[in-house]
Amino acid sequence: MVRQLLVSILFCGCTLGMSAEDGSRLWLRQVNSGNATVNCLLHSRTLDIAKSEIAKGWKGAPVSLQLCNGAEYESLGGEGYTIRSVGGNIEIGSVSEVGLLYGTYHLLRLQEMKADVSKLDIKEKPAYSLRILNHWDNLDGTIERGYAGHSLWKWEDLPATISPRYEEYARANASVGINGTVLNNVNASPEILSADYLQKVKVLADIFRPYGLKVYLSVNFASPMALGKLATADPLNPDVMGWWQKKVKEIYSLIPDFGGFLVKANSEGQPGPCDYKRTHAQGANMLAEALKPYGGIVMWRAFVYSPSDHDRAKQAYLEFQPLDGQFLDNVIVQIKNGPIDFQPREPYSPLFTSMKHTSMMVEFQITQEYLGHSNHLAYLAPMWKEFFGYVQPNSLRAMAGVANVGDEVNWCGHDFAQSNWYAFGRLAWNPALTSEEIADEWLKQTFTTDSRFVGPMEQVMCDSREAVVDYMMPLGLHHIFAWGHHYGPEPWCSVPGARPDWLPPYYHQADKVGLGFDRSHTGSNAVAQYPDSLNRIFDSLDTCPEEFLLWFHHVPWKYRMKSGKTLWEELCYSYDEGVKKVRGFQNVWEKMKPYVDEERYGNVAGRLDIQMHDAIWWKDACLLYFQKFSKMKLPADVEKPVYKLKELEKVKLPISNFERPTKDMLPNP
Ligand code: GCV
Repeated sequence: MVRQLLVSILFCGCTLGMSAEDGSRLWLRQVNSGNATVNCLLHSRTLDIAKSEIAKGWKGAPVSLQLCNGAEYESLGGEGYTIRSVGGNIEIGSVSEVGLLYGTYHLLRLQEMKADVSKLDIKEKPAYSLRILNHWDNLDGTIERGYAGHSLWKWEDLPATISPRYEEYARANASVGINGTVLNNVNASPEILSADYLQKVKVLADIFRPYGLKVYLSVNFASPMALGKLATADPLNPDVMGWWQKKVKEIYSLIPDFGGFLVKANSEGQPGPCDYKRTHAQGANMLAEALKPYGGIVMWRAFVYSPSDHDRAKQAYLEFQPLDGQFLDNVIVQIKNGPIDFQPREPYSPLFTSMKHTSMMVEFQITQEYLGHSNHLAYLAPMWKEFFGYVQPNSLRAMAGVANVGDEVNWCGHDFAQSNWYAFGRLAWNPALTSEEIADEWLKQTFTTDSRFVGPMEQVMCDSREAVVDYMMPLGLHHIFAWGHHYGPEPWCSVPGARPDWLPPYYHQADKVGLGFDRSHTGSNAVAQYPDSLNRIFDSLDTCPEEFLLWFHHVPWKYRMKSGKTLWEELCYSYDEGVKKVRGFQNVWEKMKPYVDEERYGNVAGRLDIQMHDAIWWKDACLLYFQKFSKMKLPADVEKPVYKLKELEKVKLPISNFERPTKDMLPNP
């Protein structure tokens, strides 16, 4: 350690009262200790934030923040840090200011978890240098697939009026190590690149910078036409290239550390290079060339599918795999975790194991588009860990998560949805953390360290995603959601003239023989996109993991499952299990009342009530509908349906993406 002691902070512990528990403080609920004496040799905005966090929240031994160099610190990279007990002090060391800030949040986390902080010897380094939130926020303030109010970004008020939430947002991200944010929807308006909007973006970038949070933008590939009035957006056209180069220069003159672009091209109607018979690689590389002189990157999404004869699950691979090795080194191909679209359970996208010469990043969805919006308690770390059970973390260069925050007081709508924002950050920092460890950290900081609360609620959280799978789409079923809103069940859905791959029967393939999509060698052969060892396992009915059975196979109703039950019985018991699990969550939550403030207790209880209702709705809708094909009885010990299929078929939720389904909008038994 060469550069020396910068900060030392002495404390006298003095506790101020807690503010109301409306969830707005997230997991950062340190009580202001006040009265700290701060001795500081150096100042910068980042260091001042770190010092003030310690001064406000830390109650232990004096802390020093040290900018360090030398082999140990170089090996921790630009954002790593150490935290060590030395004599009666605690030293946080890093090569960078932001590393010191991350170390500060780590130390505070330990305190809030009531961990032993007497003999600290911690070394931390993030697994990925890019840990990025993707906001699907539109410039009109709405959020595509957002369930916690409107956008945090008040574009109308910017750049003049600055919401205090901008800084709170940056702080929350820094506290879990998130270091990038794409501000706008991948269905991007060209307007975001206009001079006016760039002034607004600059203001946000300036607020986020001290927290180590870089700004990125989603761009519309046809921006040179919409904004620059060019006749084409062909990536090989010199005027188009020139337009992008000029635009990039303008951005960097305002935001010198701008991160780069995220692009959804030739996907769901968005423009792209294929409109000009160019490849995705040609399109991405043209933007990458423009960004390269400034150190910017392109995140190019592989979420593509079209109404073709090919199984939708195969299409991204068919389009992108042949381009392997053709992308420039500042392009990262951003791939959704599964081959379809953020379903409650999908196998991993086979692109991850087939692009050997391309930088890749995974896109997880933190917002619960397909997992009950902000009404259902669904902790998603187990889903993301499942992905890492198949895909080696070090085969990726970065991690992205579609954000679940909006302008509601508690940021995420459901108080427990905050845990998914938290878990995304923690896993992007360290994908080896377990779901249990992350839940434990989050619960202790967000509610209480009392083991009578943490133990049962950790169990609830860790069981919750599987419960959603059970009551919505067990055994590999997928995409049997109602048209448009992706909330309730509509396995029967048919819309005249609609694309078949936007309709549930395309995915479940129910008929009198059985259920499920045959993707084995006798069907679409999507299994062949996986490495041989997995191909063989998925291809055979005998070896295919049962959680993926109906994803890869069309299975006869009387097929014997490993449990000895028929497929039909197993399906019934799975749905029933989902309902029972949610009832169990409700029972546990009732017992948690003594440990939780009234406001958050009531908020969660109300949403669990809706989740309970929805679980039954899903079970009845799916079982009664599939029964028309299986023609078999529900096992006697499965809960009797409370709904009639005919009534459920009439349900049309009067909701847009932007309204939360409430009890009175949902079907009545
Ligand atoms: C932003 C799904 C969602 C769309 C989303 C799209 C994407 O289709 O329903 O809302 O658009 O994925 O990821 O681009």
